[in-house]
Amino acid sequence: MSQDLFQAPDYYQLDDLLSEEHLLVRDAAREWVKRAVSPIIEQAAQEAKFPTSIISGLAEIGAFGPYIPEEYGGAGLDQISYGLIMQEIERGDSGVRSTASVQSSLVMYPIWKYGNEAQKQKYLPKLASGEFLGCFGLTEPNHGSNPGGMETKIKDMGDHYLLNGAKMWISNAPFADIAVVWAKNEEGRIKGLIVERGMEGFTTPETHNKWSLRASATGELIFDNVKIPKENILPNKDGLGAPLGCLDSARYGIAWGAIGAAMDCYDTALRYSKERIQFDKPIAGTQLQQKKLAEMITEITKAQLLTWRLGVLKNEGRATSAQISMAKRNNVDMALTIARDARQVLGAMGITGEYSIMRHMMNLESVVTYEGTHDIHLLITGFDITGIQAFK
Ligand code: TGC
Ligand code: FAD
Repeated sequence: MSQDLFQAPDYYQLDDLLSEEHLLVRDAAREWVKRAVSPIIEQAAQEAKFPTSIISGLAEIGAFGPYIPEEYGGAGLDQISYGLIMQEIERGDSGVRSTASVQSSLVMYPIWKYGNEAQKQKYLPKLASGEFLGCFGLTEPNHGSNPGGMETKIKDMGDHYLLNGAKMWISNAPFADIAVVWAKNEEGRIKGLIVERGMEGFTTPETHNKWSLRASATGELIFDNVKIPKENILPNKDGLGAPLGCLDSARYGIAWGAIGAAMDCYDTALRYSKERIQFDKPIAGTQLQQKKLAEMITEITKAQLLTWRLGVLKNEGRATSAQISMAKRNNVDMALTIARDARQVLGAMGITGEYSIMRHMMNLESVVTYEGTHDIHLLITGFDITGIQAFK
C-alpha cells in the first residue's frame, strides 16, 4: 500500500469532549496503527494470513482488555478509551479490530464477569499480555441468529464434563490457546466453559476462501467427547443472557470501530478527489463528488456523536443493550455506505490494493453480519420500542 497519510476528521470538534487520558490513549493507538499495521496489512489481506507480528503491539496499546482492571493485567481504562482504541485499530483493518474485540470482550470479559478468582488469575494476565489468544464459540452450523437453539452439549460425568458438538465461523479459532464455549447441560441450560488447545477430541480447522476479513483467521471448533475439568466451567452466570452480555461489550466496540473504517475511506477519497484531474480540474470540484464527500462527513459526524454519548452512558452503567445494538447497526451501515461511495470516487484505482477502501468494504460485509446481522439489530430496536418480539 502507498504511504499512510491518514488525517482524522473532527468536524464538530469532538476532541473537546475527550479527556487528556482519552487523547493520549487515542493518539498512541493511532500512531501504532500507522507504524505497525498500515505497512503490512494489505499484504496480509492479499495472502489471507493473520499477521502475528501485531500481537505484542496490540497488547502494548491496551487493546487486550482495555477496561479490565489492572490487577488482572488489563489497562483499567474507561469505556470511551476502549471505544477510541477500537476506532483507531479498525481504521487500520476490521480484522485486526476483530482480534482485539474477541480477546477483550468475548474472552476476557466473560472470565472477568462470570469466572471465579482462580480462573481470573490463571487466564486474564496471559490474555492481556498476548501470551494467550482466545476465541469465542457461540455460532453453530444450524444456529447463527438464534443461538438459543444451540445443539452443543455437556454431560456431567461426576468428576468432569463431556463436551460434544461444533461451532462455526469462529474468529481466531485456528490458533487460539483457549476457547470460551457455550453449551447446554442436561437440563437445557446454557453454560460457559473454557476449552484449552491440546484437550483430546478438540480440533479447530480453518475456514478458507473468504473474500472478507482476510487478515483475520476464522475457523470451526469441533468437540468429540472432550473431557472438560469441572474447574473450567464459568460459575457465576448461565442462560442465553450470559453470552449475550459479552456481545453487548463487543457490539459497543464495533460501533466505534466502524467509525474508524469510515474515516479512513472518507479521508482517502477526499485526498484523492483533490489530486485527480479530469476535464482539466480536480474531481473534488465537481458537484457530484462533493455531494458524496459532504454526505460522508455528515454521517461520520452523526455516528461520532451517537457513539460518544453511548460511551458516556456506558461509563455511568446506564447504556441499554438496545442502545448498543442501535449504534452497532447504524455505524456499520454508515461505514459500508461510505466505503462504497468512496470506492467510486477513486474510479478504477478504488478496486486495487494501492488504497485501503476496497479492503474496508469487503471487511465490513462481515462486520455487518457478525455480532448480530443488520436485520437482527433492526428487530432488537423494533422489540424495544413496541414491546412486541418479531424474531419468532
Ligand atoms: P431472548 O429470549 O430475547 O433473551 C434470552 C435472555 O437473554 C437476555 N438478553 C440479553 N442479556 C444481555 N445482553 C443482551 N444484549 C441481551 N439480549 C437478551 C434476555 O433478557 C433473556 O434473559 P432471561 O433472564 O429472561 O432468560 O432471546 P432470543 O432467543 O429471543 O434471541 C434474541 C436475539 C435474536 C436478539 C439474540 O439471540 C441475538 O442477539 N442474536 C444474534 C446472535 C449474535 O449476535 N451472535 C454473535 C455471535 S459472536 C460473533 O459474531 C463474534 S464476531 C467477533 C469478531 O470477530 O469481532
Ligand atoms: P443466519 O442466522 O442464517 O441469517 C441469514 C439471514 O437471515 C440474515 O440476513 C439474517 O438477518 C436473516 N434472519 C435470521 N433470522 C431472522 C429473523 N428472525 N427475521 C428476519 N430475518 C432473519 N460467531 C461466533 O460465535 N464467534 C465468532 O468469533 C464469530 N466470528 C465471525 C467471523 C466472521 C468473519 C463471520 C462472517 C461470522 C462470525 N461469527 C462468529 C458468526 C456470526 O455471528 C453469524 O454469522 C451471525 O450471527 C449470523 O448468523 P448466520 O451467518 O448463521 O446467518
